[in-house]
Amino acid sequence: MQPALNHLPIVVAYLAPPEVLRRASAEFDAVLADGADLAAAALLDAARAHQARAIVIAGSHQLDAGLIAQLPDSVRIVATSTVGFDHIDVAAAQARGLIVTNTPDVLTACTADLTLMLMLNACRRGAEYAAIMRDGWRRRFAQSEMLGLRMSGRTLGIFGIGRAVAQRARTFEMPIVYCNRHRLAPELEQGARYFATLDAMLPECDLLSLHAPAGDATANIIDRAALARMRRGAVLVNTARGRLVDEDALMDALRSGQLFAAGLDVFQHEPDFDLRLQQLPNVFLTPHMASATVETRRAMGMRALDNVAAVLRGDAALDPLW
Ligand code: 8YV
Repeated sequence: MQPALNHLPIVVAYLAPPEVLRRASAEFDAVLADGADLAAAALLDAARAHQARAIVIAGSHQLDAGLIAQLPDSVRIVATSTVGFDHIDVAAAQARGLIVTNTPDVLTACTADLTLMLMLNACRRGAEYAAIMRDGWRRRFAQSEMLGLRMSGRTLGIFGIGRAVAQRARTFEMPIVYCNRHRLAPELEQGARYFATLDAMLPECDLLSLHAPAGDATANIIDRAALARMRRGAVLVNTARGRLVDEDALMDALRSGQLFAAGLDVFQHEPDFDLRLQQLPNVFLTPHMASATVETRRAMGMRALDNVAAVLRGDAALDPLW
């Protein structure tokens, strides 16, 4: 007979939305993070004391080899309530025989929405206009002052998986070019032009949006040389991972006018991002919030629990990383 899930001990180590916490308590014997995500030591203490069978984590947790080695043997699955998994040492988790799952798909729409928010704010000087209004405005601008860029009609380059962004950009009549490991079938391309290499695509982009995971192949892929290949006065948007962009090179490009503006949700160092970025007028910055809506954070947490429930019931994980 399958074990009842409500007898199975789990640790929800991140501060999930209330509905997710309620479900965790109703379905499992759950230890919940209280007030903040559990730090590594507290996570380990809870997992050991509770003989947890599953742990649910978020991007704030570094599931590195050291932490994995200290997990009690009872832990069968770690479910991360994120799509990215660069905070997880995959090789160490595999070697330990852990099942690790993520939450793909459920955050695609909200990440694409925020990408458009960054694109529009970068093109239309959102940060500067907002600052002027916060300061009380009180002075008319001449028709030639404080001009942004028309986003409609500009060519958008997408690096990585960005079909939801492309779909939204089409309503702005933006021609789409894209670069990914694989070319899409023509019915999915919907007129987007494929480039096998980023270098070949960059000179075609008025805006470039990044949608690739962080890893050895993509570290600092937007470096000085890449920025120089872009059209002068282009716009860069990043809702993927900060490690894709050399921030010193980016700041130089923003100062020199090689880039008109940038919209950034992710940074090389989070939350202690490089404060020199904040000093530049032509950046629009958000604190890694692309998935941060009521609906999406709830869906992510529920999907993580779906994965835990499947594995603890003895079924296959829904979203295994390997
Ligand atoms: C963040 C994300 O985890 O899922 C991912 O990979 O980057 C986001 O959902 C979230 O914004 C908090 O850091």
